[in-house]
Amino acid sequence: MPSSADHDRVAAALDRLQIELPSWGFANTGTRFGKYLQPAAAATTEEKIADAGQVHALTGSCPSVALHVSWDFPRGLEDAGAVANVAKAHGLRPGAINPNLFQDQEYKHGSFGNPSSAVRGRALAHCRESIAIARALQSRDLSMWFADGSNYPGTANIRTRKRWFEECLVALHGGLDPGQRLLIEYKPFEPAFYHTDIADWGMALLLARSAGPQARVLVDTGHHYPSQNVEQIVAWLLAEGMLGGFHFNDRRYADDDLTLGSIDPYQAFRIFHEIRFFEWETGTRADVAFVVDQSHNLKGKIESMIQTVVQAQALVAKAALVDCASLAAAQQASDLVRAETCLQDAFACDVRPAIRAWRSARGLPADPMQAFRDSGYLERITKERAGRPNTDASAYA
Ligand code: LRH
Ligand code: MN
Repeated sequence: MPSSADHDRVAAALDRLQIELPSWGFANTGTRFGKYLQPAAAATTEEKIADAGQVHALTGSCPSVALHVSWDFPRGLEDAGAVANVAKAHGLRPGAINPNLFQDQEYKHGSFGNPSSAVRGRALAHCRESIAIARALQSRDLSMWFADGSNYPGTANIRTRKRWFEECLVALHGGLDPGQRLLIEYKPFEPAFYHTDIADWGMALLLARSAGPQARVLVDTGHHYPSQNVEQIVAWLLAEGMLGGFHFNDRRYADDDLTLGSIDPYQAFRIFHEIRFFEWETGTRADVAFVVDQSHNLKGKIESMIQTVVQAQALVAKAALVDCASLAAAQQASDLVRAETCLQDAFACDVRPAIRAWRSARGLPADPMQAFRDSGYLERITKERAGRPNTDASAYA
């Protein structure tokens, strides 16, 4: 049973935990084989933010919402004011701004990697407008993911595209305000199935370095081959001072975007541990944005997000219980079993009583999921949102 010192460590870790929710996680999303529509799913930016506000009110750990430009700002910068008011009304602040460089037809052969300089120019213009939206919302991060790549050998000049990416990212970085950051997300494949221009952490790191001092790498936990050691990549990026943020989710095979900790909670724990161990060792705070990036095709959208935040709270609490001093000593002594046991003991700790104590001390429901079910919110929005024309089935969210 965790000691009172453990309770304090858990409380301190939870007081610090902020995990941003994706607006698109509340909308009807699907796979290439279709979308299973949920009547209560959010369709407007207001509804997405309202649902995220519910999760924050119930869990206390997700005060901001990540926004996707084309989906949440159909009229671009013009919509920024209204989105800011909606976020405020629901007790949230706008989070990372995600330009969309993969949905429009003209991006068939890429955006920053497109052989057409006109298309590269328009992609850059969209990102510059996204910076303006971030400025209007006092959002810090411009979160960039590129679907760019090719499907067949020989169809793309990989080195030339790399140069185009460098040129566009340097140009984009030049338009950032002093406090803003450019987060570069990598992904090994999908939708491209032969080469993806930013396919791994090394490529993202080199591009971030060449873009400028406000650029960092974003690690989407689902964007790795199954056998890759994600926490080693995290440790390297921390050591390089280049880890800017995460997109948390879980997966069994590929970019499955499943609920955090639903498949391999020990991997998520090992990631949180690497961050905390870095902070313990360096005495510094890792300036890393925690963002959820999931799509819930079968489970209820809001319940899945509550599960996600509750899981993140538990895993962060367990990571806070690793005895870093004993671990460092065991590592130095190559005492393998003692070192391994430092992690396993913390992971095996039942932190739920300490988390419940943290919640009630902050006026939060002891069981957020039950509180949500008792709230009637789902029944209310199901009625309010029922019977309207189904959203655009072709769009991802
Ligand atoms: C790409 C990705 C990216 C988002 C999208 C919704 O797979 O992870 O972060 O823009 O999902
Ligand atoms: Mn992502």
